Amino acid sequence: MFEWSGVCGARPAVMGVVNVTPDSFSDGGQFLDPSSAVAHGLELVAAGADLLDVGGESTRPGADPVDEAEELRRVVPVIQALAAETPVPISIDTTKSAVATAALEAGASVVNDVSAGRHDPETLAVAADAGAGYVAMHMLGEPRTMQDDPRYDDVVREVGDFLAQRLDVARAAGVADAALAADPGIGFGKTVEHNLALLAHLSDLCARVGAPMIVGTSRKRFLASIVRNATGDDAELAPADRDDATLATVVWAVERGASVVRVHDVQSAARAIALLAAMRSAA
Ligand code: PMM
Repeated sequence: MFEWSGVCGARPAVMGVVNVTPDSFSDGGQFLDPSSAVAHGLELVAAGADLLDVGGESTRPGADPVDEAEELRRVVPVIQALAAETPVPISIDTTKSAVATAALEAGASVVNDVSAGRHDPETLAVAADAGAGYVAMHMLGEPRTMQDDPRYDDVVREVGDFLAQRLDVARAAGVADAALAADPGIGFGKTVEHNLALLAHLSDLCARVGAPMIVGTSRKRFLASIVRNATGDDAELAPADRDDATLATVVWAVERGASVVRVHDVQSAARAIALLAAMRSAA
Protein backbone atom coordinates (compact mmCIF):
# COMPACT_ATOMS: atom_id res chain seq x y z
CA MET A 1 0.00 0.00 0.00
CA PHE A 2 1.21 3.48 -0.80
CA GLU A 3 2.00 5.69 2.21
CA TRP A 4 3.07 9.31 2.02
CA SER A 5 5.52 8.74 4.88
CA GLY A 6 7.67 6.75 2.44
CA VAL A 7 7.99 9.81 0.20
CA CYS A 8 7.99 12.82 2.51
CA GLY A 9 8.38 11.32 5.99
CA ALA A 10 12.01 12.32 6.45
CA ARG A 11 12.01 15.62 4.56
CA PRO A 12 9.80 17.51 2.13
CA ALA A 13 9.58 15.83 -1.26
CA VAL A 14 9.81 17.16 -4.80
CA MET A 15 7.11 16.10 -7.25
CA GLY A 16 8.30 16.63 -10.84
CA VAL A 17 5.71 17.57 -13.48
CA VAL A 18 5.46 15.45 -16.65
CA ASN A 19 2.71 16.95 -18.80
CA VAL A 20 1.79 14.86 -21.85
CA THR A 21 -0.45 17.57 -23.28
CA PRO A 22 -0.43 19.93 -26.26
CA ASP A 23 -1.81 22.84 -24.25
CA SER A 24 -0.53 23.06 -20.64
CA PHE A 25 0.31 26.68 -19.87
CA SER A 26 3.73 25.80 -18.47
CA ASP A 27 5.17 23.37 -20.99
CA GLY A 28 2.33 22.47 -23.39
CA GLY A 29 3.37 20.47 -26.44
CA GLN A 30 6.97 19.93 -25.34
CA PHE A 31 6.52 16.33 -24.23
CA LEU A 32 3.49 15.17 -26.21
CA ASP A 33 5.22 12.22 -27.82
CA PRO A 34 5.70 9.37 -25.34
CA SER A 35 9.45 8.99 -25.77
CA SER A 36 10.16 12.65 -25.04
CA ALA A 37 7.81 12.57 -22.03
CA VAL A 38 9.62 9.48 -20.69
CA ALA A 39 13.05 11.03 -21.30
CA HIS A 40 11.89 14.17 -19.52
CA GLY A 41 10.58 12.17 -16.54
CA LEU A 42 13.91 10.34 -16.23
CA GLU A 43 15.75 13.67 -16.36
CA LEU A 44 13.58 14.90 -13.50
CA VAL A 45 14.46 11.78 -11.48
CA ALA A 46 18.17 12.39 -12.15
CA ALA A 47 17.63 16.00 -11.01
CA GLY A 48 16.25 14.80 -7.66
CA ALA A 49 12.50 14.17 -8.10
CA ASP A 50 11.05 12.01 -5.31
CA LEU A 51 7.81 11.47 -7.25
CA LEU A 52 6.65 12.08 -10.85
CA ASP A 53 3.22 13.52 -11.68
CA VAL A 54 2.06 12.44 -15.15
CA GLY A 55 -0.89 14.30 -16.67
CA GLY A 56 -2.71 14.01 -20.02
CA GLU A 57 -5.34 16.73 -19.59
CA SER A 58 -4.41 20.37 -19.26
CA THR A 59 -6.03 22.13 -16.30
CA ARG A 60 -4.92 25.59 -17.37
CA PRO A 61 -7.60 28.30 -17.00
CA GLY A 62 -9.98 28.12 -19.96
CA ALA A 63 -8.80 24.67 -21.10
CA ASP A 64 -11.29 22.41 -22.82
CA PRO A 65 -11.84 18.92 -21.39
CA VAL A 66 -10.07 15.97 -23.05
CA ASP A 67 -11.99 12.78 -23.79
CA GLU A 68 -11.12 9.63 -21.93
CA ALA A 69 -9.70 7.69 -24.89
CA GLU A 70 -7.31 10.51 -25.75
CA GLU A 71 -6.21 10.96 -22.15
CA LEU A 72 -5.55 7.21 -21.86
CA ARG A 73 -3.62 7.21 -25.13
CA ARG A 74 -1.38 10.00 -23.83
CA VAL A 75 -0.58 8.78 -20.33
CA VAL A 76 -0.60 4.95 -20.25
CA PRO A 77 2.51 4.31 -22.41
CA VAL A 78 4.41 7.02 -20.55
CA ILE A 79 3.55 5.57 -17.14
CA GLN A 80 4.39 2.03 -18.29
CA ALA A 81 7.81 3.09 -19.53
CA LEU A 82 8.60 5.26 -16.51
CA ALA A 83 7.53 2.55 -14.06
CA ALA A 84 9.82 0.08 -15.86
CA GLU A 85 12.78 2.45 -15.73
CA THR A 86 12.61 4.13 -12.34
CA PRO A 87 11.59 3.09 -8.82
CA VAL A 88 10.35 6.62 -8.09
CA PRO A 89 6.57 6.60 -7.39
CA ILE A 90 4.36 7.95 -10.16
CA SER A 91 1.14 9.87 -9.68
CA ILE A 92 -1.54 10.19 -12.33
CA ASP A 93 -3.01 13.70 -12.62
CA THR A 94 -6.58 12.90 -13.62
CA THR A 95 -10.19 13.42 -12.57
CA LYS A 96 -11.48 10.30 -14.38
CA SER A 97 -11.83 6.89 -12.72
CA ALA A 98 -11.13 4.98 -15.95
CA VAL A 99 -7.87 6.86 -16.45
CA ALA A 100 -6.93 6.34 -12.80
CA THR A 101 -7.62 2.59 -13.14
CA ALA A 102 -5.50 2.21 -16.27
CA ALA A 103 -2.71 4.36 -14.83
CA LEU A 104 -2.55 2.32 -11.61
CA GLU A 105 -2.44 -0.89 -13.68
CA ALA A 106 0.36 0.61 -15.76
CA GLY A 107 2.47 1.24 -12.65
CA ALA A 108 1.32 4.50 -11.04
CA SER A 109 0.77 4.42 -7.28
CA VAL A 110 -0.94 7.77 -6.56
CA VAL A 111 -4.08 9.42 -7.95
CA ASN A 112 -3.75 13.23 -8.07
CA ASP A 113 -7.33 14.42 -8.48
CA VAL A 114 -7.72 18.19 -9.01
CA SER A 115 -11.48 17.78 -8.56
CA ALA A 116 -11.05 16.00 -5.19
CA GLY A 117 -13.48 13.29 -6.29
CA ARG A 118 -16.27 15.64 -7.37
CA HIS A 119 -15.88 15.15 -11.13
CA ASP A 120 -16.05 11.34 -10.92
CA PRO A 121 -16.68 9.99 -7.39
CA GLU A 122 -15.67 6.50 -8.54
CA THR A 123 -12.05 7.75 -8.61
CA LEU A 124 -11.99 7.51 -4.81
CA ALA A 125 -13.04 3.84 -4.85
CA VAL A 126 -10.43 3.11 -7.53
CA ALA A 127 -7.67 4.58 -5.35
CA ALA A 128 -9.01 2.78 -2.27
CA ASP A 129 -9.23 -0.64 -3.98
CA ALA A 130 -5.71 -0.36 -5.37
CA GLY A 131 -4.20 0.77 -2.06
CA ALA A 132 -2.98 3.85 -3.94
CA GLY A 133 -2.18 7.30 -2.61
CA TYR A 134 -4.79 9.99 -3.17
CA VAL A 135 -4.41 13.76 -3.48
CA ALA A 136 -7.52 15.89 -2.93
CA MET A 137 -7.03 19.37 -4.41
CA HIS A 138 -9.21 22.44 -3.98
CA MET A 139 -10.59 24.10 -7.11
CA LEU A 140 -13.39 26.64 -7.34
CA GLY A 141 -15.56 25.66 -10.31
CA GLU A 142 -13.93 23.91 -13.27
CA PRO A 143 -10.89 24.77 -15.41
CA ARG A 144 -12.93 26.30 -18.24
CA THR A 145 -14.46 28.96 -15.99
CA MET A 146 -12.51 28.95 -12.72
CA GLN A 147 -10.72 32.26 -13.27
CA ASP A 148 -13.95 34.18 -14.08
CA ASP A 149 -14.17 36.42 -11.02
CA PRO A 150 -13.50 33.90 -8.21
CA ARG A 151 -14.85 35.05 -4.82
CA TYR A 152 -14.51 33.89 -1.22
CA ASP A 153 -15.47 35.41 2.14
CA ASP A 154 -12.37 33.89 3.74
CA VAL A 155 -10.29 31.89 1.29
CA VAL A 156 -8.08 30.19 3.91
CA ARG A 157 -11.03 29.03 6.00
CA GLU A 158 -13.07 27.93 2.98
CA VAL A 159 -10.22 26.01 1.36
CA GLY A 160 -9.37 24.39 4.73
CA ASP A 161 -12.99 23.35 5.33
CA PHE A 162 -13.27 22.00 1.79
CA LEU A 163 -10.09 19.92 2.05
CA ALA A 164 -11.02 18.52 5.47
CA GLN A 165 -14.44 17.55 4.11
CA ARG A 166 -13.08 15.95 0.92
CA LEU A 167 -10.54 13.94 2.94
CA ASP A 168 -13.45 12.64 5.02
CA VAL A 169 -15.23 11.61 1.81
CA ALA A 170 -12.05 9.83 0.65
CA ARG A 171 -11.78 8.02 4.02
CA ALA A 172 -15.43 6.98 3.77
CA ALA A 173 -14.66 5.54 0.32
CA GLY A 174 -11.92 3.43 1.90
CA VAL A 175 -8.72 5.39 1.27
CA ALA A 176 -6.37 4.84 4.23
CA ASP A 177 -5.29 7.85 6.28
CA ALA A 178 -1.62 7.22 5.51
CA ALA A 179 -2.40 7.36 1.77
CA LEU A 180 -4.14 10.76 1.85
CA ALA A 181 -2.71 14.16 0.96
CA ALA A 182 -4.30 17.56 0.36
CA ASP A 183 -3.51 20.52 -1.90
CA PRO A 184 -4.88 24.09 -1.73
CA GLY A 185 -4.90 24.31 -5.54
CA ILE A 186 -2.87 27.44 -6.10
CA GLY A 187 -4.25 29.19 -9.20
CA PHE A 188 -7.41 27.06 -9.44
CA GLY A 189 -10.22 29.61 -9.14
CA LYS A 190 -8.12 32.13 -7.22
CA THR A 191 -6.95 35.70 -7.69
CA VAL A 192 -3.39 36.82 -6.93
CA GLU A 193 -4.60 37.89 -3.46
CA HIS A 194 -6.26 34.52 -2.81
CA ASN A 195 -3.05 32.67 -3.75
CA LEU A 196 -1.02 34.97 -1.51
CA ALA A 197 -3.41 34.51 1.42
CA LEU A 198 -3.18 30.72 1.10
CA LEU A 199 0.62 30.84 1.05
CA ALA A 200 0.76 33.39 3.89
CA HIS A 201 -1.43 31.18 6.08
CA LEU A 202 -0.10 27.83 4.93
CA SER A 203 0.90 26.77 8.48
CA ASP A 204 -2.70 27.28 9.64
CA LEU A 205 -3.99 25.38 6.63
CA CYS A 206 -1.63 22.44 7.31
CA ALA A 207 -2.74 22.35 10.96
CA ARG A 208 -6.42 22.52 9.99
CA VAL A 209 -6.26 19.75 7.37
CA GLY A 210 -3.97 17.34 9.24
CA ALA A 211 -2.67 15.49 6.17
CA PRO A 212 0.52 15.98 4.13
CA MET A 213 0.11 19.20 2.12
CA ILE A 214 1.16 19.42 -1.52
CA VAL A 215 1.79 22.91 -2.89
CA GLY A 216 1.93 23.64 -6.62
CA THR A 217 2.97 27.18 -7.40
CA SER A 218 5.32 26.30 -10.23
CA ARG A 219 5.36 28.77 -13.15
CA LYS A 220 1.85 29.96 -12.33
CA ARG A 221 0.55 33.27 -13.58
CA PHE A 222 0.27 35.00 -10.19
CA LEU A 223 4.07 34.86 -9.91
CA ALA A 224 4.43 36.84 -13.14
CA SER A 225 1.82 39.39 -12.03
CA ILE A 226 3.64 40.00 -8.75
CA VAL A 227 7.07 40.28 -10.40
CA ARG A 228 5.70 42.66 -13.02
CA ASN A 229 4.07 44.86 -10.39
CA ALA A 230 7.29 44.95 -8.41
CA THR A 231 9.60 45.69 -11.34
CA GLY A 232 7.32 47.78 -13.57
CA ASP A 233 8.36 45.61 -16.55
CA ASP A 234 6.35 46.10 -19.75
CA ALA A 235 5.54 42.44 -20.19
CA GLU A 236 4.84 39.51 -17.91
CA LEU A 237 7.48 36.79 -17.57
CA ALA A 238 6.79 33.82 -19.85
CA PRO A 239 6.04 30.54 -17.98
CA ALA A 240 9.53 29.11 -18.59
CA ASP A 241 11.07 32.28 -17.07
CA ARG A 242 9.18 31.92 -13.78
CA ASP A 243 11.41 29.29 -12.12
CA ASP A 244 13.29 31.72 -9.87
CA ALA A 245 10.03 33.25 -8.66
CA THR A 246 8.74 29.71 -8.15
CA LEU A 247 11.76 28.88 -6.00
CA ALA A 248 10.95 31.71 -3.58
CA THR A 249 7.52 30.17 -3.03
CA VAL A 250 9.00 26.65 -2.69
CA VAL A 251 11.26 27.81 0.16
CA TRP A 252 8.38 29.69 1.78
CA ALA A 253 6.00 26.73 1.50
CA VAL A 254 8.48 24.18 2.87
CA GLU A 255 9.27 26.48 5.80
CA ARG A 256 5.55 26.60 6.59
CA GLY A 257 4.85 22.90 6.54
CA ALA A 258 4.40 21.82 2.92
CA SER A 259 5.27 18.12 2.63
CA VAL A 260 5.52 18.04 -1.16
CA VAL A 261 6.22 20.75 -3.74
CA ARG A 262 5.00 20.16 -7.30
CA VAL A 263 7.48 21.79 -9.68
CA HIS A 264 8.85 21.85 -13.21
CA ASP A 265 12.38 22.88 -12.14
CA VAL A 266 13.14 19.90 -9.92
CA GLN A 267 16.85 20.49 -9.48
CA SER A 268 16.48 23.92 -7.88
CA ALA A 269 13.74 22.76 -5.52
CA ALA A 270 15.74 19.67 -4.47
CA ARG A 271 18.83 21.78 -3.80
CA ALA A 272 16.83 24.37 -1.84
CA ILE A 273 15.26 21.66 0.33
CA ALA A 274 18.71 20.17 1.06
CA LEU A 275 19.98 23.61 2.09
CA LEU A 276 16.96 24.27 4.28
CA ALA A 277 17.48 20.93 6.05
CA ALA A 278 21.16 21.69 6.65
CA MET A 279 20.40 25.16 8.04
CA ARG A 280 17.63 23.82 10.23
CA SER A 281 19.81 21.11 11.72
CA ALA A 282 22.51 23.69 12.52
CA ALA A 283 20.03 26.00 14.29
N1 PMM B 1 -1.40 22.30 -10.90
C1 PMM B 1 -1.56 21.94 -12.20
C2 PMM B 1 -1.95 20.62 -12.53
N2 PMM B 1 -2.14 19.70 -11.57
N3 PMM B 1 -2.14 19.09 -9.30
C3 PMM B 1 -1.98 19.41 -8.00
N4 PMM B 1 -2.16 18.49 -7.04
N5 PMM B 1 -1.62 20.68 -7.63
C4 PMM B 1 -1.42 21.68 -8.54
O1 PMM B 1 -1.11 22.81 -8.13
C5 PMM B 1 -1.59 21.36 -9.93
C6 PMM B 1 -1.96 20.03 -10.26
C7 PMM B 1 -1.35 22.94 -13.29
O2 PMM B 1 -0.02 23.10 -13.59
P1 PMM B 1 0.71 22.47 -14.90
O3 PMM B 1 -0.11 22.83 -16.09
O4 PMM B 1 2.04 23.09 -14.92
O5 PMM B 1 0.77 20.99 -14.72
